[in-house]
Amino acid sequence: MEGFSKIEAEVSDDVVVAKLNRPDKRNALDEDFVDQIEAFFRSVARSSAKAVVLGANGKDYCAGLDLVEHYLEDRSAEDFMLICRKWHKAFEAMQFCGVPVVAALKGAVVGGGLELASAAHIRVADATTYFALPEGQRGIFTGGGATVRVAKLVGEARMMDMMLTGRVYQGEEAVRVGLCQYALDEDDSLPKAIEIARRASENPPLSNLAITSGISHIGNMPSTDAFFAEAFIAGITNTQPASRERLAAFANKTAPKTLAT
Ligand code: 1HE
Repeated sequence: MEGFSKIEAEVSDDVVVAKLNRPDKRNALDEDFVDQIEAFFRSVARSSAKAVVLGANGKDYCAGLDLVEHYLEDRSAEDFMLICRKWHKAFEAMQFCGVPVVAALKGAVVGGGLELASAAHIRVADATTYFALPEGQRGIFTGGGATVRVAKLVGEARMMDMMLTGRVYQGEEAVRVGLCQYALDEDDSLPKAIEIARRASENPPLSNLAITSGISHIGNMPSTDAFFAEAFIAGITNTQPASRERLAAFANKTAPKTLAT
């Protein structure tokens, strides 16, 4: 996991702990950063990693599109369409890298930063985290997949309100509307995100692949096709050797009581 100047990563017990690393610019995403995100998640997919935590250096998770680069480049419509397609490819590489990706959020998760976070499978916010889509105020539009991923998380009406008014969500309210699954009282989401990633990494890899990729793909299908795809994925996943061992442990009453709270 080396060779990425804008992503700092280390591997610990099969879990990759990575951090967005452009803190002086609030981790704003310029073209090169987006290229690095794609290359990084392609390298994750080729590795033996069982889960990824994606945190950030600095006080903010990600301030979205590099507005200064965008302004200075004075891009044509065609140029920016191609930029958006790069964002789509990078975030798809993340969403479908095959292992659980847990976002350890902090500070601003805004615009394209929320588009990035919404490609993770689990989002953990700390007490400093806030979510917003300031596109309307900047005179622009989302281009990194928010119309699909953020709309799925919070619903179209809430997304329109966020974009039209700049409304900010934080804490338990952010959990309630679906922007994140955890909102911590403390100022550091990284330890909890690592704990969650470790726990998920103990599942059989095939189950994690089915969960992190299967649900999203199936969600795009008409229900008749979705039911077939679900049966097909379950046919393979639920008969894997790793599930046999776990089912045997349950039947023999030797399995840990994982559902106990
Ligand atoms: C940036 C960016 C950026 C910071 N592009 N350089 N995103 C936004 O509308 C959010 C824009 N950023 C902000 O509103 C603020 O920077 C924050 C609230 C995130 C943080 O404020 P603060 O006071 O801590 O920092 P700062 O002084 O505003 O910024 C520090 C530096 O980061 C400064 O650079 P410097 O060289 O003057 O030190 C800023 O210019 C730089 N910086 N954010 C470029 N976004 C595919 S379409 C996606 C559409 C979108 O993402 S729209 C949302 C864009």
